[in-house]
Amino acid sequence: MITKSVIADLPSPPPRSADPAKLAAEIIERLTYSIGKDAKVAKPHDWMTATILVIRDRVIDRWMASTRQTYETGGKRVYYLSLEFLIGRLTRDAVSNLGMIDEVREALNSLGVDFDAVTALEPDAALGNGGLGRLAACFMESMATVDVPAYGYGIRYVHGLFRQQMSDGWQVELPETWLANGNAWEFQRRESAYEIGFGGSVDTIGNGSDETQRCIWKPQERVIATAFDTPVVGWRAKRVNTLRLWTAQPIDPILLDAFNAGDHIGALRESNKAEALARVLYPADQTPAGQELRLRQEYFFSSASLQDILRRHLQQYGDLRTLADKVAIQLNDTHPAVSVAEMMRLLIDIHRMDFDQAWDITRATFSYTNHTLLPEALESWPVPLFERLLPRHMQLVYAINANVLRHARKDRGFSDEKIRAVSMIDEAGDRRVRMGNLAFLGSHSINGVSALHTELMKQTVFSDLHGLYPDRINNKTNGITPRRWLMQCNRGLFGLIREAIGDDFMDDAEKLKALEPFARDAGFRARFANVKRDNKVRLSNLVARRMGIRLDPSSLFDIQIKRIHEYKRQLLNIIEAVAIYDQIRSHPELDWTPRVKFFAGKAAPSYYNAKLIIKLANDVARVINNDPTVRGLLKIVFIPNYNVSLAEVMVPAADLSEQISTAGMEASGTGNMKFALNGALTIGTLDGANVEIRECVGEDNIVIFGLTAEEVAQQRADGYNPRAVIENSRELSQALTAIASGVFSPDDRDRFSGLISGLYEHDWFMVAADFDAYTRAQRQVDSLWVDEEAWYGRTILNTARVGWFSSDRTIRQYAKEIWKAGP
Ligand code: GL9
Repeated sequence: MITKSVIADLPSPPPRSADPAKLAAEIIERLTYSIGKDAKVAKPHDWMTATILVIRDRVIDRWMASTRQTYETGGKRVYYLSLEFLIGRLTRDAVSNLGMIDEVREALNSLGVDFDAVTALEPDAALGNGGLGRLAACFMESMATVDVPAYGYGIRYVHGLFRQQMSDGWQVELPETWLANGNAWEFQRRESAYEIGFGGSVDTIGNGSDETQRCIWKPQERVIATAFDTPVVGWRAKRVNTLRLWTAQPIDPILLDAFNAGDHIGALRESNKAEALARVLYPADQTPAGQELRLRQEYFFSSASLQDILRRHLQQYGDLRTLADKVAIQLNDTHPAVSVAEMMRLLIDIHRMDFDQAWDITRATFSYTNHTLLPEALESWPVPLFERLLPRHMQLVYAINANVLRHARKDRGFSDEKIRAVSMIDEAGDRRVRMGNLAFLGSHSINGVSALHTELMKQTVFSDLHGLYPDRINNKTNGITPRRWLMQCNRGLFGLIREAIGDDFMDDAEKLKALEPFARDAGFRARFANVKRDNKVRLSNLVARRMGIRLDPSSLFDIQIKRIHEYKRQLLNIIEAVAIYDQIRSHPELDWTPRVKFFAGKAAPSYYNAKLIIKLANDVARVINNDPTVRGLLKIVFIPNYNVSLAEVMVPAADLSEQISTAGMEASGTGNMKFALNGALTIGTLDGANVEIRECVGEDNIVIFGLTAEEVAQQRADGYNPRAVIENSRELSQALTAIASGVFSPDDRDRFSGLISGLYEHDWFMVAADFDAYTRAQRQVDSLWVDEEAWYGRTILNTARVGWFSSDRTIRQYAKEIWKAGP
């Protein structure tokens, strides 16, 4: 060990240069000395790793400065606990935020290496399923950008979201191995290791009086959580924060006795069991996984994160009573909600606080974001499972619950029915622990992710809890980072905007407003159209390369990309395609707008109807794309294996953005924001953030259709009769009959009959109810498209007016109104 007196005098290394010649020299040096490869035989991956290592050095300087600064100023730290971070590729993001794109490009050029080719080799880090995980990634970048000292905490899954392959039009899931070639962005922190227990029993010691009585949990199993850190660079690298992901290790890597006795498999059982914890991301989308392993994952990462947070706080401040002044913990959905009970355990059992004080500190520290109203998505765990895995936490849940229910009944006069609604234990049927109620009760702030969603939260899932604590629910409309979703994914548009209005919007996306007058400038509109066309050519080339389908970039590019789910209504879009197909064939003489309908997205492996919808899209595509009578006026393309990197190519190429969920069901959506920012018109329902997008861009610059959330609820209450609606619409009944009778599935005529009869029988997602309004809205889009000048005027106004949906704005609101942190 080095002594303290020496540490003070240790010199810091000189800051790294951004000079291209120096960068080039360092890349060669890293190739040689870190990777051990001669440049003459280095493989593309070696170049990628060497390049990342050199960029990483530039990040580290600022990373250490940021960390040091938080220690020195005593700033409040924000901890974002999330089971998902859908990051995508990191390298271009980091280089761009360091402001070194040109320099790195030039350095690589001088070595005969292409920057774009090197960065394209980086695998997508897909540690998330969809919007919720991508939001966490945008937030990490924005927290660094707006100078909030923050840590993201999650799990370092060995296998992220599955790779989607199509086999005869069916989704097939293959394991994703993003770590196969190593990960030069991460640092393993062996010293940051914590013991995590499961199962066992609770001993009570002491004589029964409150002061001396103590509970000691004796877990039956233990694993070690160890940390991997990835730096997250903010815009202009003002601040670099940390994403800390946990991996699980056994306490005994091998049971040598068992091994020596010949039990070679048994000797590794414990090790395998531990490592299974961080092996895979649960692919379930908005459905409770229901497996014990999922609860184990949730507790594993919650406990490791909280132990780490308390250690850091104690090390700096020496007293947990000040925790809430220096720490804010955001729960990203209910997945980390067990943290509330774990915090209580740590404060009471380990740090010897009394219950009331621990409860005050817990609530002052935690806040919770709800991301969906779908009832099937509200996590709950069977009491017997929870009790077996986390016996001490079960006791604490009962104790907290007793406290809250006493207050509700005594001080607020809650009825039995209301008591049942706010309880953390669901007593209907098999008894379950409600994680939503636990998260709500353990937090001082509960937020929704769009204005509409927040209102509906108050009226539905949390209405009684809201009645009990009316000040807690608040709204924080989602956002997206304009760095990844404009500057990097759409270099053409970025350059054009900069030429027109200068640099200000790069630091404040709301300054995009300055672009408004250019919507009336014919020359600018033409250049805007050219950029869009280049982006469409780029996407067409990708489709030609990957799928062998040729597309005409002058057609209207109509794009729906997101998880495949019935409430998102990809089915509505496909049925409309079938209807137009019919019409083109009956009226070939009319002026049809040439259109390509793009789809991409993954279905949860166990979600049968979602997988069937993918098959339907592919079946319909095959028939329409190969029918000569259509003359290429309509094409359907389902691009396999949707991920962040594919979105970065598709979003800039869209003319039309499909945001057509059943009103009241999409909490926010964030794809809707990305498309509008990149100059697409939205066709959408009044759902989630679409409502606020309409307010920003103006009614003339968005195409809204269909039932409102209120009307959906009303129709359901009144007894909605889809069969009558279908029989009233000739276009819809013909399209449905064609699909159900096997026109698109001649090899299995009944393939879609169940899917279609579901529409006749219940149509829970109101596809039939909105169909006519949707087709009318699509024809309105066709007529807007004809007037090219006016179209681009509208798209420019979309780009100009959606700067408010920057995640920098969202994070500033969280920081000011919930966390009380940051500058
Ligand atoms: C989601 C909502 O469905 C989206 O509307 C919302 O934009 C995001 C982020 O707030 O959260 N909730 C949720 O469970 N998912 C969302 O996308 N699902 C996935 O991430 C798969």
